[in-house]
Amino acid sequence: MITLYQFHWSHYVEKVRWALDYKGVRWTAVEVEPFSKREMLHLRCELMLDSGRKLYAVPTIHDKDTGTVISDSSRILDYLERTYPQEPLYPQGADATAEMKRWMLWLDSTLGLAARRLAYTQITLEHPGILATLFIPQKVDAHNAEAIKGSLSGAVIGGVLSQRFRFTHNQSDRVFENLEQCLLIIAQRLGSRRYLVGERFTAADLTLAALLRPVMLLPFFRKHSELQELFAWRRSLLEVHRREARNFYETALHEIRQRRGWALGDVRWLSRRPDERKPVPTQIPEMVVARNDQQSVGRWPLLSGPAWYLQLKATCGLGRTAYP
Ligand SMILES: N[C@@H](CCC(=O)N[C@@H](CS)C(=O)NCC(=O)O)C(=O)O
Repeated sequence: MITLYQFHWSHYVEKVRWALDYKGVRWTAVEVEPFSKREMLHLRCELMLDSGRKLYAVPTIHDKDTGTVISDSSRILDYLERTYPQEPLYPQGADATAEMKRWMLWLDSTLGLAARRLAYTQITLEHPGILATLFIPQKVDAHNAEAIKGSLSGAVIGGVLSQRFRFTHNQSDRVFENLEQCLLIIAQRLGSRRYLVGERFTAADLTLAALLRPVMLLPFFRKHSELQELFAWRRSLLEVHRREARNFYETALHEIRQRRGWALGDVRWLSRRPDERKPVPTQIPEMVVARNDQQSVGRWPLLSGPAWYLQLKATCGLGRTAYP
């Protein structure tokens, strides 16, 4: 029996849940309190960030049968493959396996990070109350007077997240451009084949389909003419594997956008660009470990949250477009 420590909405967590279900391993989830992480402090399983700092992170698993505790989704999938080889998620042969691992680490380090950063930005700017529901679930009911409190605490949480993930630098860090490039590389790869590596479904496909979820919140990508086949590929995988088509934050934001009739879909600096996109590379780089760009935000972030939130609103560079 495996215990999975999770934030239920995390796309890296969904990657592990999907692998556990695919292999038919028995598991149970522990929902971790995002600020204190008190449910997992006894585990001693910190993840190294790009900054060199260590952090308790989800997904983390504790396999009670072997006593193993591991963090990081790709390392967890590697452990599951070695310990529970049925149903296999790795291809046959050392070369194909190495290629598949390269795709997984690259997806974790590019798509996974950029999609998370831009989706949190979008929620913070469009309806921060959703963040309160995710980060302090017992406090907020969107349908009563608590909703206003939810929006206020959501704005504070959004401000803190904007520092943690550098939302105010989205333009200068070229996050939209880099994510677009990454999605075009993938779309190109899947243009001529059914799976990322080899002839059957592997952990690389599972990683891609799971990590694409936050992209679905971003109108700029959702309506991108060169990405529709990639999104259809993902939808059909979710259906075949009976994974959730839409999760809580997608449904919540969709309903709010429908009611208002708009979404922040205009990325102003991109809609003004001359069409001078770089050619799409055919190769992805070699990686040894997954990157993780989370930043440390100091000891009293909640006090500065509202100021960070207002700064983001003033500088985001996103404009309204009709929805749907
Ligand atoms: N590369 C890691 C990324 C894990 C990660 O960044 N997890 C986030 C949630 S999506 C986390 O737990 N962050 C800790 C925090 O926000 O304090 C993986 O693939 O598991």
